[in-house]
Amino acid sequence: MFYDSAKIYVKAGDGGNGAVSFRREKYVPEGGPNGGDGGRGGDVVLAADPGLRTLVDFKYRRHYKAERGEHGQGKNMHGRGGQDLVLHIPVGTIVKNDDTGEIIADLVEAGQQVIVARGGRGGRGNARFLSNQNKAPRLAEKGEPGEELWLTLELKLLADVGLVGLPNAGKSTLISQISAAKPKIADYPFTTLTPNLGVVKIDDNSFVVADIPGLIEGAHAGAGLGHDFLKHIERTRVLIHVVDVGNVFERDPYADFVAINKELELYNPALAKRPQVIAANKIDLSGAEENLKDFQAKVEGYEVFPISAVTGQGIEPLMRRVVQLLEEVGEAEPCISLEPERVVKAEPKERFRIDMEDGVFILSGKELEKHFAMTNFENEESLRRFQNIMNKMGVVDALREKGAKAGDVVRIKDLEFDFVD
Ligand SMILES: Nc1nc2c(ncn2[C@@H]2O[C@H](COP(=O)(O)OP(=O)(O)OP(=O)(O)O)[C@@H](O)[C@H]2O)c(=O)[nH]1
Ligand SMILES: [Mg+2]
Repeated sequence: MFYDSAKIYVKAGDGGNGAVSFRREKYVPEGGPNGGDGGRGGDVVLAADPGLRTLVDFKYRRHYKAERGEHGQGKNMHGRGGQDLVLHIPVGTIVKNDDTGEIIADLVEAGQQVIVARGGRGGRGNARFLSNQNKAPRLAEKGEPGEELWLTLELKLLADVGLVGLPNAGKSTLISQISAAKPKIADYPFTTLTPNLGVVKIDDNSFVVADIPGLIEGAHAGAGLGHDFLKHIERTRVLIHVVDVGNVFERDPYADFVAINKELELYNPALAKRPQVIAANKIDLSGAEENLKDFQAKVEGYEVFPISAVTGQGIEPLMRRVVQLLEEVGEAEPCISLEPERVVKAEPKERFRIDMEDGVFILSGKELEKHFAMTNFENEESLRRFQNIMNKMGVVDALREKGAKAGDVVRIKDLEFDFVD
């Protein structure tokens, strides 16, 4: 099967905890603090791999975690950083935050990488809290939790040229004639069930062609197989519209041609504007000459190349014209508006928020929760430091503003405490 979408959960490594430790030396009764820092957690990275064609690997395994950082130790030993986790995905994969729908990256070049979840920083050991006021700090930070989120991966093939047309028009026969691709070809509609890519070499040029399943009326809305595959020609630069003028089924090739273009337009107006040439196929069949004349009389504004995908007749001039068009069009205009340079967009940081529930003040928010996660609440000094941080962030003032009085219950995550004014 061909998998072109997936949903996965990624979690970067947590930072290691900082250590609380003191020097012990002979004849030195009170050594200074020497607890080392925790190591950084590993990132989760996606890398575009030209050797991959589908997202099938992500069908069966959906959870991915990078390594955590090691904890710090005494004697100022810092913990080792966690290994990054690199996931290989096919070139052409668009990565979205599943929660917000926001596009995080569009990996269009082989080797391109993006960090999708950042590892947490290591907690600082007690050596870092040494100060004139505190010569023997007994506090250390816990490691920062690594980022975690659900991603949707969507593969949109990258090809220069797309083959479109009704089922059975001869698209797969054509790609097998012009490239090394070996798709299934048969005398019935919907032979092709998944896209095929082929590399065409002509003169000193080469380009990539995509053959997709045949389109029928209503494809843009999901009829036939079309809808699922139209996205794979969204990123092409030129279309070859294959029309069956052998007319085995006694249809009106011109009406079909118009109907398919309508489908392209309905799916994505940009597709209808793409330079398009017509391959009037199966001219080796008897009666094709006449159908061709008919067709040519009706069609306006398109170049028509009579060909036989089976015998190879007429294919060279068609390919040369496609090369010219590709040169005229120039570099692909991306369908989605995104800088090719992938940037991980930082979410606007919410420092904290206060909600009320049954008379309890509930604190949440990215930054506050981070400090919370890095605090060891069994330690008096750490606790005091956390209170200080809350003060500095303005949490205490905000609570007071919301009407909190001494003795009211305040909750963060699973910790409850009394408000002290
Ligand atoms: N005589 C003749 N038959 C052709 C020609 N091109 C394709 N055919 C035949 O037409 C039938 C359909 O060809 P395919 O290449 O599978 O058509 P397709 O457009 O890929 O069809 P779907 O994958 O179903 O969309 C096959 O039996 C081919 O042998 C041609 O130039 N001449
Ligand atoms: Mg086919």
